[in-house]
Amino acid sequence: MMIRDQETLNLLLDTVSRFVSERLIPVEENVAESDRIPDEIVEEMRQLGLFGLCIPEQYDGLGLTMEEEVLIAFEIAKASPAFRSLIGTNNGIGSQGLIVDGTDEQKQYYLPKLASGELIASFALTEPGAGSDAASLKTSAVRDGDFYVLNGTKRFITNAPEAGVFTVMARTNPEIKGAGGISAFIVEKGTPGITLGKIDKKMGQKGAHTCDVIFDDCRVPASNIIGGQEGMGFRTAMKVLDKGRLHISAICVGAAERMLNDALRYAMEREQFGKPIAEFQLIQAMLADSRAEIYAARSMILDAARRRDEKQDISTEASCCKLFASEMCGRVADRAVQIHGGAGYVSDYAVERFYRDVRLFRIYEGTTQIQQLVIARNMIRDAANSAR
Ligand code: COS
Repeated sequence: MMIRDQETLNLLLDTVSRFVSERLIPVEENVAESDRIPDEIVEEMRQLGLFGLCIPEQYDGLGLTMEEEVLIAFEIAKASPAFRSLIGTNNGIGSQGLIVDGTDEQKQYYLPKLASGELIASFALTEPGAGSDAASLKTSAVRDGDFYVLNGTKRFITNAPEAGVFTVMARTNPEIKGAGGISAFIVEKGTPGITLGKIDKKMGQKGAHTCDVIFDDCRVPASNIIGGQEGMGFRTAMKVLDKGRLHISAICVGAAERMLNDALRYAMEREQFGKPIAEFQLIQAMLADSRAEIYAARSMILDAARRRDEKQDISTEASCCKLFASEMCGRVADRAVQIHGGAGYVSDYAVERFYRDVRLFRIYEGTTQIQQLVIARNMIRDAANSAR
């Protein structure tokens, strides 16, 4: 059940790999400079089905398993992370709430539009006062007849400037301070009462956009509560993030592969002391450590993905992958710049841009420290349960 049809998968992997090297990598620099992905590239991404990789086939997506999805992610992430970011929310945090907990009507209405890329989806959890402590969020949703009235501000929302639809976590029960008072809503762009803030000026990932989303007496139909039931929203968000963290881990592997390839090529061309620097053992150590760590991350991600396909609870494994793969990617970025020497600090080489781009991986969809906390908590809970 895991890889459903090896031949079809190989064909898809091959197509994506060619798309990355022939279409995406050549325009990367231009995307970073203009802070914009060209329309024709977005259209090609639509044609390839990249917006609906893991949306079920019955809703017009490709219906990939998690294992298949991470294999595709390893490839896509060899190009600038901005491209992945545009398709990332429709495949991940923007659509998963609907996929795991949505009602049939909600799925039928929204998922085909997300799969085709006609609609871009955004996930609105983080707030000015609620980042790592997501359950403390303050955005309120007050029932008024057949509607909920939303008030509050969401921050750093990926793809918000492009989004046609938002998954918004808001507090429907102010009496319950933590997770139990939170519900998830589908809110369409253009609903009166939504405004977008200025686009954030980020350290990297130019071409991918984030901004504030502000709700001011925004009236949302009561039928748009995900799953049709109050109080489930935080759990939905956590399930969404379990999968999201695995996907980001795979992206870390792809980006690290790219940086290591660039560093290897450079080391074999660049001569010092009369020979290519790749022949020096101190350079070789950096190359070898990077290769080994990428292999380790890749192996654990494939294992976790298969477990998720077998319907196991992978909360711990997803956090282990996110923790290890994002930190690994940071180390590889650092070594790749070091191998390039002065050339790694100027923008003539892609590695300078990637060094800034990949810094985000250790922060979003749960910081390294939150992953540590989730892993240790689950260990303690499991040990206490098995002692009983
Ligand atoms: N799957 C399903 N349910 C989950 C879950 C998961 N992986 N993790 C937690 N839950 C459920 C819990 O079972 C609990 O439900 P009950 O009340 O029914 O028992 C509820 O969610 C609350 O969980 P918990 O008590 O662990 O919540 P905390 O407030 O202690 O917070 C952390 C947990 C810190 C792990 C959470 O806030 C978090 O992940 N923070 C980081 C947020 C983040 O990643 N932000 C990125 C922005 S989105 S790009």
